[in-house]
Amino acid sequence: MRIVVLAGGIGGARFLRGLKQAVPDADVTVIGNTGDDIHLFGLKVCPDLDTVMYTLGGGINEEQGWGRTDETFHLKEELAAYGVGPDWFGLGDRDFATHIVRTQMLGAGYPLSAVTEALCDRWRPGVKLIPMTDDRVETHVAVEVDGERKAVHFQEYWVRLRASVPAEAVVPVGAEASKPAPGVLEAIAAADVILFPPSNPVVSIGTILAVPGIREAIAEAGVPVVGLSPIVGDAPVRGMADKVLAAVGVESTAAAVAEHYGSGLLDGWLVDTVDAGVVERVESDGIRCRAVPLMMTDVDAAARMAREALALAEEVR
Ligand code: GDP
Ligand code: FO1
Ligand code: CA
Repeated sequence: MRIVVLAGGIGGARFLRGLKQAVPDADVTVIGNTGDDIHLFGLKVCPDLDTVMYTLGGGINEEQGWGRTDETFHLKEELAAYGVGPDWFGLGDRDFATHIVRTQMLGAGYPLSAVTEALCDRWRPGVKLIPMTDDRVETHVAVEVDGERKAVHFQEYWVRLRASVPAEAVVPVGAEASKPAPGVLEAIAAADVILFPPSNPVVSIGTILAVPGIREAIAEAGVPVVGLSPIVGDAPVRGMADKVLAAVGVESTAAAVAEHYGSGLLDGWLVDTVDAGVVERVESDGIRCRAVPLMMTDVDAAARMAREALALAEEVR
């Protein structure tokens, strides 16, 4: 079975780990969000690609959900002694190596998709991980700080400001002019099923869908498209997805997120059992909906979610 998954960072990665356990023989292509990417310390940082690669490759810091396990921060401390920051972004020593390899390869002219493949040669994530695009796309967030309206990079909004100021708009800068990376449209066209894991609907999956051609290819693939809600009981399970949902005028409910994707894109939607009350509303929008446990407390729980998503795909096929 050929499965295509659109993924952000933690939510996408943890779901993928379950999917791999549930269907070990499946041919899984992951289209990764690169809107979070940023240049820091002179290096190209790709948080969502790395989170997927490290999580599936066994190198992730489990508690944090991002960055390397068994990490130290000597390099960052030495840079700080020279007054070199930013001090708000924690890149560890082990993680630095990944970034040096990536930045060197990009500097030598390799596209991000080729660099990602090279990094995955080491981590062997067991899926084909492709960035959504090889072009530069950066999510920026319009905020008001001290009465002044300005746009900040998504990482500055998320990590430095901790989403503590209201987001007025979320813009994937560069998306309109970007092209899907090699293999993205081919994987979608060849897929038997397309899954939206419980990733952020705005800054993870929304950004991937903003690359011209990807949304259209999914809508026209003619195979089941099934999503899992990242919102459980009217709040994100983790992180600050409610802040960016508000910026695009979407309520933080499992039903509102399904409606945001819409029946033009989604055939099936899984909500958590605590949200069973919205099943009828989602189905009245033309999206088949089931309520099942959606908390990824461990890999087995994520695997059960993956099986439910694939079962729903068969129902709507
Ligand atoms: P990020 O890029 O690291 O923010 O990760 P993603 O975009 O892939 O996923 C973020 C979303 O995952 C958040 O909105 C969370 O609500 C959601 N999430 C995290 N853990 C769980 C879980 O156990 N169950 C569900 N349903 N959603 C989760
Ligand atoms: N998130 C933080 O909250 N603080 C950090 O210092 C931080 C460092 C970091 C380094 C590498 C990396 O791949 C991810 C990192 N993240 C950090 C996570 C991350 O930038 C955000 O959570 C995501 O971009 C949102 O998906
Ligand atoms: Ca992300």
